[in-house]
Amino acid sequence: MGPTSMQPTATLVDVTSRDGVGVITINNPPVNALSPGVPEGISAAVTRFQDDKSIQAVVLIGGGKTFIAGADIKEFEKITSGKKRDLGVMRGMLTVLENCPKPVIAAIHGTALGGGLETAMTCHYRVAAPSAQVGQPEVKLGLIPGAGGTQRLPRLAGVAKAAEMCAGGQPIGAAEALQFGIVDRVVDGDLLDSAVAFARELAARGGLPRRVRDLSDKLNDAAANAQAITAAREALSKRGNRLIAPLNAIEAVEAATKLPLDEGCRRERELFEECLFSDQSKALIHVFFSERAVSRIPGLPRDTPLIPIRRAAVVGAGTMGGGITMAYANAGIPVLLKEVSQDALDRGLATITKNYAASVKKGKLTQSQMDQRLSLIQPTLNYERFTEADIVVEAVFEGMDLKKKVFAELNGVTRDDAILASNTSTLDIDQIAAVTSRPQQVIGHHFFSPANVMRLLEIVRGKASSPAVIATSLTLARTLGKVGVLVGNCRAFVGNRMFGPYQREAQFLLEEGARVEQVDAALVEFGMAMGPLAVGDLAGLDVSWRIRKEYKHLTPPGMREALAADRLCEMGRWGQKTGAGWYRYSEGSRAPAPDPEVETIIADAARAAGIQRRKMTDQEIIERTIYALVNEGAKILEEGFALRASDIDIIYINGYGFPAYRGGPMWYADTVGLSNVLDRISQFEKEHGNWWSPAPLLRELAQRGKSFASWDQEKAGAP
Ligand code: 3H9
Repeated sequence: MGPTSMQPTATLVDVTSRDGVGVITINNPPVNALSPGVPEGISAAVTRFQDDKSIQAVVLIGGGKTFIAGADIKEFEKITSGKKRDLGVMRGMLTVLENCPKPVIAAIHGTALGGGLETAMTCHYRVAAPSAQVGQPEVKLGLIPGAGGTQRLPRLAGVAKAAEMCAGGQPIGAAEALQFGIVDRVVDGDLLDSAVAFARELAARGGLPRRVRDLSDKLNDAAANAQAITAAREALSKRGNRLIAPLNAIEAVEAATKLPLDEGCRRERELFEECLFSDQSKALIHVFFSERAVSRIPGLPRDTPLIPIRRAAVVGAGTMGGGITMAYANAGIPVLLKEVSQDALDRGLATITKNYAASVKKGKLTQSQMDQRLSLIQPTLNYERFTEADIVVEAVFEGMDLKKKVFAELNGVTRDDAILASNTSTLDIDQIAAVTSRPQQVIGHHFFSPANVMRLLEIVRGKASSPAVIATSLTLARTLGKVGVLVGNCRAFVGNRMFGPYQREAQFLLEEGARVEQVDAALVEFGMAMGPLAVGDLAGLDVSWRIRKEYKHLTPPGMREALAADRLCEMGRWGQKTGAGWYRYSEGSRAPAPDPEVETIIADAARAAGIQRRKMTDQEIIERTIYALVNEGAKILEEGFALRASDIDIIYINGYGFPAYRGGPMWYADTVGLSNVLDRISQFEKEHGNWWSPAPLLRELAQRGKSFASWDQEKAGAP
């Protein structure tokens, strides 16, 4: 028998019945978040079915592509800014579901995440499609489950698994959820049919519904529980955790081992609120929405036709070319890999094979996945099959003449509709495009090393890049597992342009008295993945030395020279690759060791420049380096080379190891307060020179009492 509609369907929650089973369908696209109206609708529907004698059981299911992806994240800001009291309505819905005297079955497809899984766990039973995923990802937002997840999950899955899921945030698949008792059945075929059949079976069986709160068999062994909690805390501290949420998540799961459910929920709520009001959570929520905002491009309609990318080609099998080739193969896209000599091609392929083999050894990849990926890579020494490529990524040595030569060649060997992308990290994309007959097909795809691992892709828009090429690049970034950020064609683009002043200040600080390890340690303590001086050694100090010399004419007048850095380069100390840079490296090791010789070189350079050395605080180190990022970022924004301050944040988090829990450099500046940042920068200008002159946009926002985030909002709201 087909479903009987009991009310109009154009609501957030649709109520129907089938064969004596009430069906509640959530219709809140795109992800069925528990936005205002949804919990109320579910509560009302359950209450109605409860009183309806013709209904024996209830199924809760998501309309569209998913079950419930959680609480509505947009609501959290309303609570922290005082516009909304709390999430009481949602918690009330859970009570209604749990106390329903008729069996309630959650039917899960897509994802049941956060409040979604919590809702499913207050239902009495759960069935899932084989492709479904369940998880408590709140820690990724700097939160913990706040609607009983930390209390019900241990009762279903055991303490160790619950702690892992609540503190780690990774969702698990349906098969694993079944194995751990989180779902009762995994069903093939039509999910609603199976859920309704299960509901009828349960109703026929009679008896009281099974409530997760009443389960205790997985919590009985106190010693094992304590051991699981200790192990979870140890695993966290081994990962160098700096976040509040994972610690609080474990504490909440621990409460489940010691307290009755309602008391455990009260403790969970306190720990949830501590997280909710923290700067970390506000920053991580900003990151969540900013990552999704990058694909909103003014003037580029969402339905811009895309160029289908079925095959790719990469020119150059060096470090970058090899990594980019792997990124395509990892996404299942066949890729031609071209080099100029057999030797270079063999070397490139050997590195790719070695990298895959290392992943197999670490258990991140199976041998057959590795073989399959390698089979997608077709090495070549010529352009013969380049007409097959829908996109070509050029990844040859960074030099304008060579890039122009390659693009002139590509112009002759590729189809007119193919995208021609350059992986340049500094060069003018328009000059490169100018050697082709179709500059509208040319764009920059600036990958970050290692390109198969790093999430950032700077998409550099040339003046002629077509809407289809831009839109395809943004979608392709997602296919490759990257976050693509559209930037303008300025020198060094956005990330590297900002990195220049950041590294410059790190070096100047040394000449003024800070120690190499102190600068790096202060920034690592701040949360950066690596210190700027260790990064310099990794990238090669000769690279920025060459750039300093090449662009000397662009240096602001009166700007101090990078004396110590130049001196190191003159001595052949180019970083890891020469065994010495700011640090010393023993043969075959990447571990930086402090080098007293460097201290002497720095002290000599400072003396030669007449710089008075003094003790430097970590706070000053952070302000000088991070505010250098912020000031340059503000200039970039004003000049229009980045669309949003939040785009800059996403670039820095995904490409430069900036801590996500600080929200990115621009968000961080907002949290410090732009007038405070401006005061310090103005002071630096007085003390050091005009290269510290505050960006006009920073000055303007600070004077108006505004933030970069509000500037983004104003722009988004503008016609
Ligand atoms: C929680 O539940 C706390 C509880 O313990 C309760 C406490 C009391 N809310 O990612 P996509 C939007 S915390 C609001 O591109 P996909 C998203 O912004 C929550 N909006 O799709 C985007 O909007 P736009 C725990 C949300 O298919 C659109 O939906 N849950 C939410 O690649 C499409 O998103 C989570 O942390 C939300 N919950 O991936 C899950 N989720 O189109 C967070 C998404 O305007 N969500 N949006 O840019 C996800 O991980 C992914 O969105 C998901 C789909 C995997 C579901």
